[in-house]
Amino acid sequence: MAQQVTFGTPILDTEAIVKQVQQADELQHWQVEESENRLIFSCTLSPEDIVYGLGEQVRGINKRGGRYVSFNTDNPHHTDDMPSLYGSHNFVIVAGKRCFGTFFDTPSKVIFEIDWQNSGKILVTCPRDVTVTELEQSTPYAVAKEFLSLIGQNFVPPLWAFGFGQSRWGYKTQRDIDKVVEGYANADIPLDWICMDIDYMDRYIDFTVNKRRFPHLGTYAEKLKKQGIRLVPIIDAGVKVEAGDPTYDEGVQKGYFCTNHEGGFFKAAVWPGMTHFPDFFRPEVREWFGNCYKKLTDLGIEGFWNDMNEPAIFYSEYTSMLNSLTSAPSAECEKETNAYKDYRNFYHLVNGKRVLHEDVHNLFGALMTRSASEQLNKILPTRFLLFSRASYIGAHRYGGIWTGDNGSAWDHLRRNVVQMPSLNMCGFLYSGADTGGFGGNCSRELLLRWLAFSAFTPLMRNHTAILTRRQECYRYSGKEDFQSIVSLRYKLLPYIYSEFITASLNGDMYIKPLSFEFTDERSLRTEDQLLVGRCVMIAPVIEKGAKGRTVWLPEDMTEVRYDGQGFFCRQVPAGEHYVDVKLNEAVFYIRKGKCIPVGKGARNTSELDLRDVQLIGEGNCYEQYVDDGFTKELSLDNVVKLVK
Ligand code: MIG
Repeated sequence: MAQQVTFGTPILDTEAIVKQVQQADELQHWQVEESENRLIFSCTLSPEDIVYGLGEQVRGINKRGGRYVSFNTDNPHHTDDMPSLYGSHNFVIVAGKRCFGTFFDTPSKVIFEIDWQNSGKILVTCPRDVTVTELEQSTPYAVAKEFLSLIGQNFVPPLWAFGFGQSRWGYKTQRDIDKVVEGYANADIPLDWICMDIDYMDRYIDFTVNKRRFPHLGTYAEKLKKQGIRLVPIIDAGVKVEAGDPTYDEGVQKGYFCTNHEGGFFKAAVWPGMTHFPDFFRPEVREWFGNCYKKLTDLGIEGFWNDMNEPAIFYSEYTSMLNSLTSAPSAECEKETNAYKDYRNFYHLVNGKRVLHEDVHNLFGALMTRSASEQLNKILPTRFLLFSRASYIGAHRYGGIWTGDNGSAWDHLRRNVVQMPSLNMCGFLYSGADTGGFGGNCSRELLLRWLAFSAFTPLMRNHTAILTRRQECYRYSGKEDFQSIVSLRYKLLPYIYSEFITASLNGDMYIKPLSFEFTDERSLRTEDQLLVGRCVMIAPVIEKGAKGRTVWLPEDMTEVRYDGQGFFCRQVPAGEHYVDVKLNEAVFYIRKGKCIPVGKGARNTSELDLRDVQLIGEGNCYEQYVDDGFTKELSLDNVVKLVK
């Protein structure tokens, strides 16, 4: 049962929640106090309580012991004490003797101190205008499912978006992309899509294509599509100040850009140099900007990634002027980046009223995603791929997200593991990290282990930064090992696709913590094993140099080992086991009494037959969701019952 209380007068409806909840006069679990123009919600924790949630945030599945700040930030240093990343997902679940969830819905900064410095409490510091929704259920899993049903069905991309994607900041020309296609084909490693990072554009101007680098993008995209490969260009939030560019000219003429304190257009430097930001808070601006994607869909493009939409800002005259006036660093605990200062000189029009960016900051990226998604949905007859860097709860209905600029380090692989179930609780089922790591140089061992984990995440993309070691699978020695892991993904696609869409239609999670299904003491504390769909448990190897790992089985399961040749199954009793996992192998578990469909694999999804499967595992029957991979008509009527 859900109860909702609104404090103050919210500036706007964040539209995070789509279903009405019951009104209540007071909160059941929180004390509220007013302090310096903020509201502080507090609740006492028992020693055994586990606190789940907060989506993309760092540290672990259990959020106890941390301080987290919801304020979307372009931050490449993903350490465990970094308070803010790209998304703000203000939903927590407290699970112990009592069990409840709470969503703090407000578009501005929220601070969560969760048993911070062993306080034995949760303190949530919010702006005065906030709507608080409490959910009461008997298990954390039930709370999560109720929340998912309130916030609405998540975005579902086409089947090809569940294939493997390759990306690198630094592919500049058609020739660079050709080399990737050839590299994968020659190494016989499956591939479905390739990202085009900022260099495909003409001087980083949105919705342009550099004619020298891609003389005929339309013809080229069609040619690749015939080979089963799709191109996924990046779109940045800032529109270059460039008279003569149609996006800029129209935006200026119609007054569609955000303004500054003097009433002119807010101006700040990002990749293209000086830019203006579309005012995504206005419906007409969303419609206009989203329609600009048509320039690329007309060329056969069916997928995009939205970047820099926190929004990231490199420089502005305003902040450099401010900086020259004040030299002392801010006393605030969080480092005030220059962008934070810009957010106080940057205005939106919300329902005709001028609103300071800082007060609605966390919705900016979400509304960019909405802008693209709503128009792409009108433009294209089929489903499309869309994922964003910045997000807020509710944006999951419009697109997926990736977890931003991580690094090529073992700790970042571990963080990816704990982020996935937390993101799922907040609606972001289509998500994943830069496999192999964005910053830094990825070793062969790390890439193989990371791929073996990403093989189970809906978004499986290898992406890395400019100037790092080449990170495409075929650039490493022993291509058979990469072939083995990536082809496993394609053999599992009938299961992954079926589970993803079934979860989406049922308001369920696709990736869950072990503790959402098993309540033994060990499962409650396990953070390096996850449940994937209704039938699978994974226990990824995330330690450098490890030849295997210890796995906790809360029940008897079927162990499945895949080494590139075939699936080897054996029954394993409940309890603790040590398993060897070679670098070319993936080991996963099928739950007691369950079975899963595995296919023949393919070089890409255009050659994949979702129906041509065999059932492995102890059970006799599996309910498989199948469709053509493109249709917008998603329905549980597409479920077929398979029997051994
Ligand atoms: O300032 O477009 O997170 O994935 O490769 C860096 C270049 C801008 C940040 C994204 C990253 C992308 C990069 N972008």
